Parts: sequence; structure tokens; C-alpha cells
Amino acid sequence: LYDEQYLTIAQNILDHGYYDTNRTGVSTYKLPHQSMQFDLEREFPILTTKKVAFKTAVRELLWIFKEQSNDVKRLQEQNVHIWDEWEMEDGTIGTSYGWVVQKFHQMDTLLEQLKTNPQDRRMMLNLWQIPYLDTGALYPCCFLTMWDVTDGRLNCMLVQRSGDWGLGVPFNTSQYAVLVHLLAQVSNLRPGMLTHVINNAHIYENQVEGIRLQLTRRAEAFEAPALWINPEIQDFYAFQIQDIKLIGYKSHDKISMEVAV
Ligand code: UFP
Repeated sequence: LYDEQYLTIAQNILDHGYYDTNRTGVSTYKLPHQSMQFDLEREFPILTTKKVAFKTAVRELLWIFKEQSNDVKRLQEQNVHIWDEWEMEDGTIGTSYGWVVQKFHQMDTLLEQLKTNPQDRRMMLNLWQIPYLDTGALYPCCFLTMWDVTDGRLNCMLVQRSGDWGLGVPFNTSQYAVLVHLLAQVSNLRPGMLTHVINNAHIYENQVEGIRLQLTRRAEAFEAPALWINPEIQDFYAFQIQDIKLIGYKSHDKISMEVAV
């Protein structure tokens, strides 16, 4: 279960994490090289020991990879405010995320590779484009996915350079799990393994209390929900928010945590 893997690492960070400063001014407890792995045919990874804003996560995912947009208004129109703090003067996040997906036709290329040459070993989405880092609002955190097709299953390795264990990571795992399901469906594949690797896994000191509360719920995790995707959609760019739903998502209450900017 996602809760088990996630909370084991959370406990480890609290017990053994190294305390240090960082760019944001809010210090963290941190551990290097943490990873989690899920078989997406057996489980949809989303926390149940606290409520995760699934719809918001999917809206951001579609904004980056389907719309390939950097326009913060497009999210705000859908009542998504996770990028408000990083909005630049022109109302965008500059050359980050969706912008570099679009710039290098990364999604079109991946879709074509999956369709015509699934044994290609060069299938990836790489948001870490050095000339465009400084003109973006934030250096991408989840910056790399590598894709593999084995035995009719689509596998994905997600690499995250920096992971906010309380707020960012639960969101990111569920988002990319959705992406694997979407790409599998339009490529006539089954979803396979999702491996999520986090280089710097950290808990901000002002989130410790929230994480400790969540840890008290560890033995009361619920069963994972199922992901429903509208089976009629065969074109990645046709997916809309109402085509992607969780069935039976039962969770404990939301835990509020502050975001470090
Ligand atoms: N962060 C995530 N996931 C994301 C995202 C940001 O965990 O998808 F956009 C966190 C990681 C870190 C902060 O705590 O935001 C980014 O700061 P830095 O660039 O200094 O790593």
C-alpha cells in the first residue's frame, strides 16, 4: 500500500533525517535517495491516511502534459491555486513545465514512440532543459520520466530531484500514476510498474506535527480506490477532467500544511 511505503519513509526521515537549511529559509529533515514502487495493475497509489486533492492533482497534470501550458490563469479558472505563489509578471510560470514539454514536442514524440516502436530504449520526458531553467518560475521538481514496455505493460520511472514529503510527494506520485494509466490506454498497453525516486526527500520543520498526526493513523489505512478512465478516449489530447475518476476513495481527514516558497 502507498500509505505503508510513504509513512515508512516519513518515519525514517523523522528518526534519522539530517537537519539543515535550504533555499526557502524553512529548515528540513532530509534523507537522500528514497524510492517507492507500485504495480499499477494491483493498486492505484494515493494516500488514505489523509485526504489528497486528487482532482487538483489531475488538473495540474493535464495542464502540464495535455495543454502544455504555462498560463496560471488556466488553473485558476478551475479553482486550482497551487501555482499562485510562483506566478510571474506576465501571469505565467515562464519556461517551466508545460512550456518545455511543448517547446520540444516531448509528448508527441513519446506517443509516437509508444505506438510505433515500443521497444525503443530512448523514451522519456525531460523537463530539465538547462537553457530554460533560469527563465522559469521554479526549477522542475519531478523533472524526468523514463518509459519502458515489457510484456504489454507500460512501466515508468519517475525521478524527482527534490521532494516535499508532506505536500508535494503524495501529489506527485498520484499524478504520475494517472499519467501512466492514460498513456497505457491510448497506446493499447496495460499499466505496469511505477517507480518513484526522490533524490532529496525532506520534511519541513513546520510540517513535522502534521506528519506525526498522520503517522498515528498508520494502522487505520483504508483500501486503495480504483481509478476509472473513460474507455472511449483513445487520443491522449482528448482527455478531460471528467474522464478520470477515483472510485471508492475513502480517506482520513485532510491535514493542513504550509508550503515553503
Ligand atoms: N515540490 C515538490 N513537488 C513539486 C513541486 C515542488 O515536492 O511538484 F513543484 C517542492 C520540493 C521543494 C520545493 O520542497 O517544492 C522546491 O524547492 P527547491 O527548488 O529549492 O528544491
